[in-house]
Amino acid sequence: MIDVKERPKMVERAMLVTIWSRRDDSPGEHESRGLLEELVSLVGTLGIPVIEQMLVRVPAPQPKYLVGTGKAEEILAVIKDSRIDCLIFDNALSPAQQRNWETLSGVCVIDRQEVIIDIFARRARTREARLQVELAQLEYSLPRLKRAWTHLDRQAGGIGGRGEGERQIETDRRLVRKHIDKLKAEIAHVRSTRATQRKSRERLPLPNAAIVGYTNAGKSSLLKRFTGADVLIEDKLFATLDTTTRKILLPSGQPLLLTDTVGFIRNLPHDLVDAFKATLEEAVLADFLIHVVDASHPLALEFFNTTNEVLASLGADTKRILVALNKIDRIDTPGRFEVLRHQFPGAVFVSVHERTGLPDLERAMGDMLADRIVSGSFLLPPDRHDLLALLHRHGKVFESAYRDDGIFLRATFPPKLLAILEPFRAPMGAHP
Ligand SMILES: Nc1nc2c(ncn2[C@@H]2O[C@H](COP(=O)(O)OP(=O)(O)OP(=O)(O)O)[C@@H](O)[C@H]2O)c(=O)[nH]1
Ligand SMILES: [Mg+2]
Repeated sequence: MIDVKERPKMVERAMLVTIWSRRDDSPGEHESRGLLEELVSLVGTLGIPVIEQMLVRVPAPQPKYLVGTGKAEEILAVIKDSRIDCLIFDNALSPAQQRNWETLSGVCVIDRQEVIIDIFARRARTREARLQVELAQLEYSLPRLKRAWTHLDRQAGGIGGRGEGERQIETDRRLVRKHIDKLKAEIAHVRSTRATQRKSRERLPLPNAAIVGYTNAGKSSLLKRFTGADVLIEDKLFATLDTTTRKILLPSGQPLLLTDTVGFIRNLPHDLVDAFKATLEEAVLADFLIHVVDASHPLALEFFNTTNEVLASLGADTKRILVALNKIDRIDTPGRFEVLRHQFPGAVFVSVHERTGLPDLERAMGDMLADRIVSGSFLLPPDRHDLLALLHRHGKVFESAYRDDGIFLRATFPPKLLAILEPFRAPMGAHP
């Protein structure tokens, strides 16, 4: 990949800045403080030491530096005094603002979007995830290519004529665009393989649910608890970037495919959402969603809303959603439960760690599938072992008995099998 800019190999002293204003359309002080705290965790996830943090209020965002010149001077003074080598904004910077700040401060300047893309880049393991992150990186860097070449511009210095730097940028843009096209083609290829895999899965009439939610809510922990799947669980943001699907059996015997998905966060870069659409499609295609919320977090409701917004942008907001309020082991004020019950009517309270509420959650999952299960008693002709095998594979056989007139059984199964089985329904009152 083309190096967009020279970034220090190791950032050792970062300063984080969140800017807010009292304008109606911008987040207030409380939310901005929360965003700043979250940025501290995000930057920490990259292993970058945070030396200074600053919450800055402005009357209105300014075009050149987001803040006015007075505040910019203040920030500069801190950069100097604390020997900061990287300035990280929570607010999205336009390519021009980023350049302005780099010129003004002489240190590397990045924003939340870039931090998140970097985390994704470090965590991507599978080919698909790597391709998707690379695409997001390139899309993000395309309008920012100019930064790397300003020094060449200065060297050429010609007045009026196009400098060496500018020509170089044009060449680079073309190269980057070409590379973007290539990546898109590769992703499309991986995607078509996925579609084929999904089709083969769909041939099995198994219902499926996707576990969605804010990052660090406990999605992977839930999948692991239910299925024993060996998925990565970490007290870090964006532990999961790839989807994992496992089959579970609900207490009714109904099989269900459960898929763990990538977590969401406030101000998730659009480039990333676009790039990860293929992966997130799992959520769109599921029969229903299990939305896991970290109920012990003071901003639980806000995180819930953010997740719903991202789901809406993926077209998955019309799905039926089961809300699981997780980590209740960490709630020690009884009043909090009251608030949560009010904020999330119908939600199931669970602690994946302490296994509380999991049977309730399983029951609720079963209810979600009520229209997907049929149960009944059947008398199969003695030679139709194939139907019995089919039922064992896709449903649950509670009772079966070999009799002179055939195989008698009671079972639950997906409605798709009904047409095949209907002719063999056992007469009322029949029993093994
Ligand atoms: N106290 C407590 N911690 C939990 C519970 N469930 C999960 N955790 C912890 O929360 C952290 C995040 O868990 P994960 O399962 O990785 O969360 P995730 O939603 O998959 O996160 P991402 O993949 O980053 O989006 C881990 O440190 C878990 O051990 C719970 O019920 N109680
Ligand atoms: Mg996870």
